[in-house]
Amino acid sequence: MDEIEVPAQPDAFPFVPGKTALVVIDMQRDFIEPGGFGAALGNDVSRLQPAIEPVAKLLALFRAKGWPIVHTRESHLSDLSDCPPAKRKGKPGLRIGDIGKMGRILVRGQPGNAIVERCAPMKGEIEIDKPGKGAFYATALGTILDRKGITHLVFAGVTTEVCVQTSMREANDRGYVCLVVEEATESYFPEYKSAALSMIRAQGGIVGRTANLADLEKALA
Ligand code: C5J
Repeated sequence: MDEIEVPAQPDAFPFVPGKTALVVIDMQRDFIEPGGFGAALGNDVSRLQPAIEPVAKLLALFRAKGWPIVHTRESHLSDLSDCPPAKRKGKPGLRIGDIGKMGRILVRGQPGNAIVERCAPMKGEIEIDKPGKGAFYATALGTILDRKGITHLVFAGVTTEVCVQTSMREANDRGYVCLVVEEATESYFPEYKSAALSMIRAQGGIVGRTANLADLEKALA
Protein backbone atom coordinates (compact mmCIF):
# COMPACT_ATOMS: atom_id res chain seq x y z
CA MET A 1 0.00 0.00 0.00
CA ASP A 2 1.14 3.56 -0.73
CA GLU A 3 2.84 5.74 1.85
CA ILE A 4 0.65 8.40 3.52
CA GLU A 5 2.27 11.70 4.52
CA VAL A 6 1.07 12.89 7.92
CA PRO A 7 1.75 16.60 8.59
CA ALA A 8 4.16 16.63 11.53
CA GLN A 9 7.03 18.56 13.05
CA PRO A 10 9.79 19.15 12.14
CA ASP A 11 8.70 17.46 8.90
CA ALA A 12 6.07 15.08 7.55
CA PHE A 13 5.81 11.54 8.97
CA PRO A 14 5.76 8.94 6.18
CA PHE A 15 3.01 6.61 7.39
CA VAL A 16 3.43 3.19 5.79
CA PRO A 17 0.30 1.02 6.11
CA GLY A 18 1.25 -2.56 7.00
CA LYS A 19 4.55 -1.44 8.49
CA THR A 20 3.27 0.97 11.13
CA ALA A 21 2.12 0.07 14.66
CA LEU A 22 0.53 2.14 17.42
CA VAL A 23 2.38 1.87 20.75
CA VAL A 24 0.32 3.00 23.76
CA ILE A 25 2.53 3.45 26.77
CA ASP A 26 1.37 2.72 30.34
CA MET A 27 -2.24 4.03 30.33
CA GLN A 28 -2.57 2.34 33.73
CA ARG A 29 -4.68 3.04 36.76
CA ASP A 30 -1.40 3.13 38.74
CA PHE A 31 -0.46 6.36 36.94
CA ILE A 32 -3.85 7.91 36.11
CA GLU A 33 -6.06 7.20 39.13
CA PRO A 34 -5.69 8.23 42.79
CA GLY A 35 -4.05 5.65 45.07
CA GLY A 36 -1.47 4.23 42.64
CA PHE A 37 2.21 4.69 41.84
CA GLY A 38 1.87 8.20 40.40
CA ALA A 39 0.02 9.43 43.48
CA ALA A 40 2.52 7.67 45.79
CA LEU A 41 5.22 9.81 44.19
CA GLY A 42 3.26 12.92 45.15
CA ASN A 43 1.83 13.73 41.71
CA ASP A 44 -1.51 15.27 40.78
CA VAL A 45 -2.82 12.33 38.76
CA SER A 46 -5.72 14.34 37.28
CA ARG A 47 -3.16 15.95 34.99
CA LEU A 48 -2.90 12.71 32.96
CA GLN A 49 -6.62 12.31 32.40
CA PRO A 50 -6.84 14.58 29.28
CA ALA A 51 -4.86 11.90 27.37
CA ILE A 52 -7.58 9.25 27.82
CA GLU A 53 -10.00 10.34 25.07
CA PRO A 54 -7.29 11.09 22.44
CA VAL A 55 -5.73 7.66 23.12
CA ALA A 56 -9.18 6.04 22.80
CA LYS A 57 -9.61 7.84 19.43
CA LEU A 58 -6.22 6.60 18.20
CA LEU A 59 -7.10 3.07 19.27
CA ALA A 60 -10.41 3.30 17.40
CA LEU A 61 -8.61 4.57 14.30
CA PHE A 62 -6.05 1.74 14.26
CA ARG A 63 -8.72 -0.86 15.09
CA ALA A 64 -10.91 0.35 12.23
CA LYS A 65 -7.97 -0.05 9.84
CA GLY A 66 -6.89 -3.39 11.32
CA TRP A 67 -3.37 -2.09 12.01
CA PRO A 68 -1.21 -3.49 14.83
CA ILE A 69 -1.57 -2.09 18.34
CA VAL A 70 0.83 -2.52 21.26
CA HIS A 71 -0.15 -1.72 24.87
CA THR A 72 2.55 -1.52 27.53
CA ARG A 73 2.28 -1.71 31.31
CA GLU A 74 5.06 -0.70 33.67
CA SER A 75 4.95 -3.58 36.13
CA HIS A 76 7.01 -5.82 38.35
CA LEU A 77 6.93 -9.48 39.32
CA SER A 78 5.28 -10.12 42.70
CA ASP A 79 8.66 -11.09 44.25
CA LEU A 80 10.12 -7.80 42.92
CA SER A 81 13.12 -9.72 41.51
CA ASP A 82 12.93 -7.44 38.45
CA CYS A 83 12.85 -4.22 40.49
CA PRO A 84 16.34 -2.93 41.30
CA PRO A 85 16.80 -1.27 44.70
CA ALA A 86 17.59 1.99 42.89
CA LYS A 87 14.03 1.99 41.58
CA ARG A 88 12.31 0.95 44.81
CA LYS A 89 12.71 4.14 46.73
CA GLY A 90 10.44 6.42 48.72
CA LYS A 91 8.62 6.17 52.02
CA PRO A 92 7.72 2.69 53.34
CA GLY A 93 4.07 2.08 52.48
CA LEU A 94 4.35 4.12 49.28
CA ARG A 95 7.01 2.14 47.43
CA ILE A 96 6.74 -0.31 44.53
CA GLY A 97 5.35 -3.57 45.94
CA ASP A 98 3.73 -1.97 48.98
CA ILE A 99 -0.01 -2.33 49.48
CA GLY A 100 -1.92 0.68 48.21
CA LYS A 101 -5.57 1.53 47.55
CA MET A 102 -5.57 -0.48 44.31
CA GLY A 103 -3.53 -3.47 45.51
CA ARG A 104 0.26 -3.75 45.48
CA ILE A 105 1.79 -0.72 43.81
CA LEU A 106 3.10 -1.36 40.27
CA VAL A 107 2.90 -5.14 40.65
CA ARG A 108 1.76 -7.25 37.71
CA GLY A 109 -1.85 -8.44 37.86
CA GLN A 110 -2.89 -6.07 40.68
CA PRO A 111 -6.02 -3.91 40.11
CA GLY A 112 -3.97 -0.70 39.93
CA ASN A 113 -1.68 -2.16 37.32
CA ALA A 114 -4.50 -2.57 34.79
CA ILE A 115 -4.94 -0.25 31.84
CA VAL A 116 -7.84 2.20 32.31
CA GLU A 117 -11.06 0.76 30.95
CA ARG A 118 -11.49 3.33 28.13
CA CYS A 119 -8.11 2.33 26.66
CA ALA A 120 -8.17 -1.37 27.57
CA PRO A 121 -6.54 -3.83 25.15
CA MET A 122 -8.80 -5.89 22.91
CA LYS A 123 -8.32 -9.51 21.90
CA GLY A 124 -5.43 -9.92 19.46
CA GLU A 125 -3.62 -6.75 20.49
CA ILE A 126 -0.06 -7.01 21.78
CA GLU A 127 0.42 -6.53 25.55
CA ILE A 128 3.88 -5.91 26.95
CA ASP A 129 4.72 -5.91 30.68
CA LYS A 130 7.90 -3.94 31.15
CA PRO A 131 10.00 -3.56 34.30
CA GLY A 132 11.73 -0.41 33.05
CA LYS A 133 10.75 2.93 31.62
CA GLY A 134 11.54 1.89 28.06
CA ALA A 135 9.27 -0.56 26.25
CA PHE A 136 12.21 -2.45 24.68
CA TYR A 137 14.27 -3.04 27.83
CA ALA A 138 13.86 -6.63 29.11
CA THR A 139 10.82 -7.30 26.90
CA ALA A 140 10.09 -9.17 23.66
CA LEU A 141 8.80 -6.04 21.90
CA GLY A 142 11.69 -5.74 19.41
CA THR A 143 11.36 -9.39 18.38
CA ILE A 144 7.58 -9.12 18.01
CA LEU A 145 7.80 -5.97 15.84
CA ASP A 146 10.58 -7.49 13.71
CA ARG A 147 8.48 -10.60 13.07
CA LYS A 148 5.62 -8.38 11.88
CA GLY A 149 7.91 -6.33 9.62
CA ILE A 150 7.10 -3.10 11.48
CA THR A 151 9.39 -0.17 10.65
CA HIS A 152 7.30 2.84 11.79
CA LEU A 153 5.84 3.51 15.26
CA VAL A 154 3.18 5.96 16.43
CA PHE A 155 3.50 6.65 20.17
CA ALA A 156 0.90 7.71 22.73
CA GLY A 157 0.44 7.32 26.49
CA VAL A 158 1.96 8.52 29.73
CA THR A 159 4.10 10.12 30.87
CA THR A 160 5.54 12.13 28.00
CA GLU A 161 9.01 12.79 29.39
CA VAL A 162 9.48 9.47 31.20
CA CYS A 163 8.17 6.26 29.63
CA VAL A 164 6.97 7.67 26.31
CA GLN A 165 10.18 9.54 25.58
CA THR A 166 12.40 6.70 26.85
CA SER A 167 10.55 4.17 24.67
CA MET A 168 10.75 6.46 21.65
CA ARG A 169 14.48 6.94 22.13
CA GLU A 170 14.97 3.18 22.43
CA ALA A 171 12.92 2.73 19.24
CA ASN A 172 14.93 5.37 17.40
CA ASP A 173 18.19 3.62 18.37
CA ARG A 174 16.75 0.42 16.96
CA GLY A 175 16.00 2.08 13.61
CA TYR A 176 12.24 2.67 13.87
CA VAL A 177 10.79 5.85 12.36
CA CYS A 178 8.82 7.44 15.23
CA LEU A 179 5.96 9.84 15.74
CA VAL A 180 4.31 10.97 18.98
CA VAL A 181 0.74 12.28 18.95
CA GLU A 182 0.65 15.44 21.04
CA GLU A 183 -2.88 15.27 22.50
CA ALA A 184 -2.51 11.55 23.24
CA THR A 185 0.30 12.00 25.75
CA GLU A 186 0.42 13.80 29.10
CA SER A 187 2.74 14.55 31.97
CA TYR A 188 2.15 15.44 35.61
CA PHE A 189 4.15 18.55 34.69
CA PRO A 190 2.85 20.52 31.66
CA GLU A 191 6.24 22.18 31.25
CA TYR A 192 7.94 18.77 30.99
CA LYS A 193 5.46 17.62 28.35
CA SER A 194 6.15 20.73 26.35
CA ALA A 195 9.93 20.37 26.81
CA ALA A 196 9.90 16.68 25.85
CA LEU A 197 7.94 17.39 22.66
CA SER A 198 10.34 20.23 21.83
CA MET A 199 13.35 17.94 22.39
CA ILE A 200 11.88 15.30 20.09
CA ARG A 201 11.34 17.88 17.31
CA ALA A 202 14.69 19.66 17.79
CA GLN A 203 17.77 19.16 15.64
CA GLY A 204 15.74 18.07 12.63
CA GLY A 205 13.75 15.53 14.65
CA ILE A 206 16.63 13.96 16.56
CA VAL A 207 14.56 11.01 17.84
CA GLY A 208 11.30 11.44 15.95
CA ARG A 209 8.45 13.72 15.07
CA THR A 210 5.32 15.12 16.72
CA ALA A 211 1.87 15.55 15.15
CA ASN A 212 -1.61 16.71 16.12
CA LEU A 213 -4.31 14.06 16.39
CA ALA A 214 -6.57 15.98 13.96
CA ASP A 215 -3.83 16.01 11.28
CA LEU A 216 -3.27 12.27 11.71
CA GLU A 217 -7.03 11.58 11.50
CA LYS A 218 -7.37 13.74 8.39
CA ALA A 219 -4.40 12.13 6.64
CA LEU A 220 -5.74 8.63 7.35
CA ALA A 221 -9.39 9.40 6.53
C1 C5J B 1 6.78 6.85 35.34
C2 C5J B 1 5.83 6.27 33.22
N1 C5J B 1 6.52 8.15 35.20
N2 C5J B 1 4.97 5.41 32.67
N3 C5J B 1 6.37 5.95 34.42
O1 C5J B 1 7.38 6.46 36.32
O2 C5J B 1 6.10 7.32 32.67
